[in-house]
Amino acid sequence: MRLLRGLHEHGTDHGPAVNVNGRGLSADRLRNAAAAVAADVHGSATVAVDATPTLETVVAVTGALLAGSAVVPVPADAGDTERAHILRDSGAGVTLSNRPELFPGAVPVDVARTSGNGYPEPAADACALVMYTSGTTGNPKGVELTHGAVEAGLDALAEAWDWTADDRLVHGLPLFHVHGLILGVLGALRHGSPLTHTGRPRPAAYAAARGTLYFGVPTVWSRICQEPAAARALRPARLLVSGSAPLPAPVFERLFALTGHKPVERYGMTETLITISSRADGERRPGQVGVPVTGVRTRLLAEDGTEAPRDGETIGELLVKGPMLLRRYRGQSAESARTPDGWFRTGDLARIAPDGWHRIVGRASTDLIKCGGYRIGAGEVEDALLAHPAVREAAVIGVPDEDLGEAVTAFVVTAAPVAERDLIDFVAARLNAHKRPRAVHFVDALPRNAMGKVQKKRLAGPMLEA
Ligand code: MCA
Ligand code: AMP
Repeated sequence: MRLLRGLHEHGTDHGPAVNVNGRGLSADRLRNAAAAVAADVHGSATVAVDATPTLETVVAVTGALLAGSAVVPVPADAGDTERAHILRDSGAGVTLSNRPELFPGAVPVDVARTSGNGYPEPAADACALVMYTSGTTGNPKGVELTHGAVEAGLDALAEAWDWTADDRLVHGLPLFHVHGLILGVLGALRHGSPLTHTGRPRPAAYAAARGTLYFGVPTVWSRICQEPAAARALRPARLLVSGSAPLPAPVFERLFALTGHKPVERYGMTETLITISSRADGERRPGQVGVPVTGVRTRLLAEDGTEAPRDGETIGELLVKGPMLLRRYRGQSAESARTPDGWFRTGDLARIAPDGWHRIVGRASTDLIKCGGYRIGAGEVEDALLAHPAVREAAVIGVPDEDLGEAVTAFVVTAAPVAERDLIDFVAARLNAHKRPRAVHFVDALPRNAMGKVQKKRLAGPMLEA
C-alpha cells in the first residue's frame, strides 16, 4: 500500500523491520502477519486497536490499514469512561485486542499468523486513522486523518529531516497518539527505516538502542539529560528530534553539551500533523520551532481578527494550512474544522520573525494542559472529579513543572471527607492514568466572578501557594 510503501520495498535481508520491547519482525513477516489481521477485519469501515506498547499493536494497525479500514487507537491505559466513549463515538465495528477482559468480543492478534491475501489500495481521501484528542471541555474528539494527509505529513518530515531507509529510528512513545504511532511507526514503515520501540521511553533504553534518529517529548529529553552516561551514548546518532510540547531552552543546551547534537524541534497538533520544524540541514534555535514544512503556510491573527505583522515581536493566534490537515472531527461537518478558506486555527499563540522562524509562546486557552507531552482537557478532568460522590465543585489547571512541563492540578470543594489519593485514582480509572491530577487541593470555595465563572488565574497564584 502507498502509505506503507517502505514496508513493501523492504527485502528479507534487512534484519528486523520493527522491534518493540525486545520482540521483532522482519518486513516479510510483518507484511504476512498484518495480512492475517486484514483478513479478520476486512469489510469493517472502522477498527479499534487496543494500543499497548507491543508488537501486536504494530501488526494490528498495519493489518487494519491494509484492509482499508480506518484505525482508532485506544489508549493502552484508558479507563472505563474513556474507553466506552471512544468505542461508541468512533462507531468501530471490530476491536483488535488480546485483553478480552477490557474489550469483550475483541478479535485477538497473533503475530505468528500469516496470510498472503492482498487488498485494493484505499483512495487518498479515505480515512486512515481517527485519533482521539482532548478539547477544553467535554469528551475527547475523533480527528479524522486521510491516507493522503498522513502521506503528505510523513513526506514533509522526510524532506525536512533527511529521513531515509538508511536511518534506524528509536523511540518509546505511546502508540495511541500522532507522535508515537503516526510519526514513530507509520513514518518508519513509509520511509523504510527499521524501528526500535523501547516499550517505555527510558534513558537507558534509548542509549542501548543505537539508532540514528531519535524521537522524544521534552520530558524524555530532560530525563535523558539527568543521566549523562545515557545522553553521551547518543553521540553517534544523526538527529535528535523533540516535539509535542515546548522544549525548555536549558534542556536544549544541556542536550547539546552532552550529546553534541542540537535537537531539531518541531511543532504540530493531532489535527494538523507536524507543520513547522527546524531542518536537518539548517540552524537549530532554542525556544523556536523553525519554519513551515513542505506544503504548509502559516498566518498570525491579532486579537481583533486582523493579520499580525511578522516582526518577531507581535503575538497572534497561529493558523496553518497544508495537505496534512484533518478531514473533520468524527461526527461533525468538514466546515467546523476549518475557516471558510481552509485554515486551521491552532489555538496556540506565536510570534513569527521576519526570517520566517516561528516561536510558540503559549495557548489562547488555559484549559488545555500539556503534561509530559499529553494533551489534557481541564473540563474532562473536572467532569471526572465531579462524578465522585464526595466532590461538589472542581476546577483543574496546569501548574508549571520542571519534569512534566505542566502538572495537572485540581482544586475541589468536597461534601464529605475523601483522601487525595482516592480522587487521583478515581480519575485514572475513569479517564486514563496520564490524565490523573498530580495534586489535589481541598478548598472551602472556588474563586468565581460575578457571573459565577471560576477564575482560574486566581487558582494559579495565591490559592496554590496557600
Ligand atoms: C501512576 N500510575 C498510575 C497511577 N499513578 N496508574 C493508575 N493509577 C494511578 N493513580 C502509573 C502509570 O500508569 C504509569 O505506568 C506509571 O505509573 C508512571 O506514570 P506517569 O508518572 O504518568 O508516567 P511518567 O513516567 O511520568 O511518564 C512520562 C512520560 C509520559 C514517559 C514522558 O508522559 C509519556 O510517554 N509522554 C508522551 C506523550 C505523547 O506521546 N504525546 C504526543 C501527543 P506504566 O509506566 O506502567 O504505564 S501527539 C502530539 O502532541 C503532536 C502531534 C506532536 O506535536 O507530537
Ligand atoms: P496534541 O493534539 O496532543 O497533538 O497537542 C498539540 C499541542 O501541543 C499544540 O497545540 C501545542 O500547544 C503543543 N505543541 C506541540 N509541539 C510543540 C512544540 N514544539 N512547542 C510548543 N508546543 C508544542
